[in-house]
Amino acid sequence: MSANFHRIVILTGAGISAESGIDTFRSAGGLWEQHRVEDVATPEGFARNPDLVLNFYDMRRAALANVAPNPAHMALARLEREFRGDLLLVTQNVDDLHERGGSARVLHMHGELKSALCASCETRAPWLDAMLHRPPCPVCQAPSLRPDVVWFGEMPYQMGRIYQALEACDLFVSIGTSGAVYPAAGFVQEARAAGARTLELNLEPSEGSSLFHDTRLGPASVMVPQWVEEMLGG
Ligand code: BV8
Repeated sequence: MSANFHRIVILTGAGISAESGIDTFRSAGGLWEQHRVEDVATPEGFARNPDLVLNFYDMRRAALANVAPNPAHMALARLEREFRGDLLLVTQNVDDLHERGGSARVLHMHGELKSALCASCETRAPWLDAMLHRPPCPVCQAPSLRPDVVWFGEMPYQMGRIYQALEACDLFVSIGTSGAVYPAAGFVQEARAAGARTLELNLEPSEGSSLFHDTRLGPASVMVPQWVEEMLGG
């Protein structure tokens, strides 16, 4: 892939963090095999059993201390530093591995484990601890903190900014996502409608593979550094 692109949008999913040791959602033994989506990733599930949901996210937040970014995260940080055009990195992931890999500008469209949202006053605050014991909101003191993540049926964050970037991009790259969840799974079509080239880097074909001009199969820790090297004219 030559380096004659000027406005890139990248979408990442759980697959880019898999080699760092974070479970994906839909692979064997993945997160959704251990829990029903409707029990742990919907507002209804949270209302039905808040302890189950708070504990599910407390466990994932605590597990961040045991994982580290992999070469794929580092390669995207290198692209951000050295690519002279526009670059928007959108991630569906709620982990902090892009930031710990050196990316400074990351758009978490599904929120972040290390952020708390107060269901009473809607304050968002950085959060590293557990929530199961109902700590008080740092602003209104109500015991109403929930994970600042987007559950099914909730509006993903910064959609206007994402669609604007998709309409203007000349290259859309999807990395490590199954293409099972919308609106993220529809971004490739938005990009194609804008005349962009589309590339998928994934371990196996995703549900949307046929929508991409190019698909390269393999582990992200190999495929992403290779692609970044190409893009930077290496
Ligand atoms: C919304 C939260 C309105 C935090 C997540 C019917 C049709 C179309 C849509 C719908 C429908 N019914 C309902 C909907 C909407 C619904 C939806 O899409 N449902 C699906 C199931 C059909 N979507 C929503 O509700 C969204 N909100 O629609 O609001 C709206 C509409 C338009 C515009 C604005 C608003 C909200 C969805 C967000 C849900 N929250 N996470 C958390 O707990 O983490 S979703 C969760 O799954 C992730 O965040 C991620 O986004 C999503 C997909 O997971 P992936 O990242 O792709 O991971 P997965 O395991 O699936 O795949 C991993 C991939 O990696 C695989 O392909 C694998 O091969 C690959 N891989 C593995 N190892 C490697 C690798 N690749 C490379 N290297 C490796 N080593």
